Amino acid sequence: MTRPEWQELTERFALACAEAGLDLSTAFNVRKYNLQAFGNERLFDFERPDALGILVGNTRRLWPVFKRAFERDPGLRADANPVDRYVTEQLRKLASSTLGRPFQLLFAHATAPKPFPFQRLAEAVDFATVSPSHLAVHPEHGPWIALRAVVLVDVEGPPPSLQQLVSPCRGCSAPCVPALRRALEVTPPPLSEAAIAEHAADWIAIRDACPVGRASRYDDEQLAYHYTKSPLLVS
Ligand code: B12
Ligand code: SF4
Repeated sequence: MTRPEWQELTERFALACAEAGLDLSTAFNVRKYNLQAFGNERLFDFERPDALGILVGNTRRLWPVFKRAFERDPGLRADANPVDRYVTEQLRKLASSTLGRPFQLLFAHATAPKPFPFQRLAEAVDFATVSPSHLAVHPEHGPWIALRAVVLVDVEGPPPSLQQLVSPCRGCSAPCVPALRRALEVTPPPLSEAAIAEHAADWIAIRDACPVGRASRYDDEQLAYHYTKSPLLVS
């Protein structure tokens, strides 16, 4: 039996992404998200309501691959946000070389004109659920994931699944909540990356409070980069 095209495309793309350190991908039917999305937050579907969407993220595995690229590439070293640049360049290249169909990319780091709600998308497509700490929690990796992009592809997607991800937060006593409260208490508003950087330990404690996915905790350099934006050193 021949496999559907969406499946072949997704596998090829996901494999290439994983080699680039973007090791989490999930295919979904765009209709599944669009049915519950607000008007201006709907995903583009090429006038094909059941189009293929692929949500891309990463775990701690991104770091060594990204660091090698960072050490080789002066363009990354000169960029104030080298991870975002790396993700953008890699996904544009990999989508062009593996999909063989018209596609559109939407990045989680793009905040203008306004950010696309990636955490809600992740929940709608049963990839991770939104927790009381405002982090998306994955059943295996817990809060130790980043959401990077969605690629929309002009091909019929998978049949909309009726299954629903059981939230890893179900039945949890939510130790992340007092940790979030504490971080908010010590961080003067307005909440910004700079304010979080000054109180990084309290913000990291929110992720550390979660019992799910502890083995996927980021290593120290990755944590420092994400929470304090400390400049990366070339070894
Ligand atoms: C803007 C933004 C922020 C703002 C949030 C301001 C705010 N009040 O919304 C600030 C600078 C504070 C922030 C902080 C952090 N962020 Co941030 N952020 C984003 C960004 C770019 C957009 C979020 C957004 O506006 N969504 C649109 C709104 C309309 O969606 P929403 O569903 O209504 O609301 C969600 C968020 O806005 C957020 N939120 C809403 N209210 C509040 C209140 C508080 C106190 C916090 C912390 C968050 C928050 O949670 C909601 C879901 O529960 C996303 C990427 C993306 N495109 O999603 C990353 C993102 C959410 N951030 C991320 C991370 C890792 C962080 C930090 C841990 C690290 C850091 N240095 O940035 C901290 C701390 C967060 C925490 N919970 O511990 C990750 C989360 C990964 C995950 N597992 O879920 C994301 C998905 C980026 C990524 N590449 O993976 N962030
Ligand atoms: S501590 Fe519990 S409630 Fe909080 S994110 Fe983790 S599993 Fe969910």
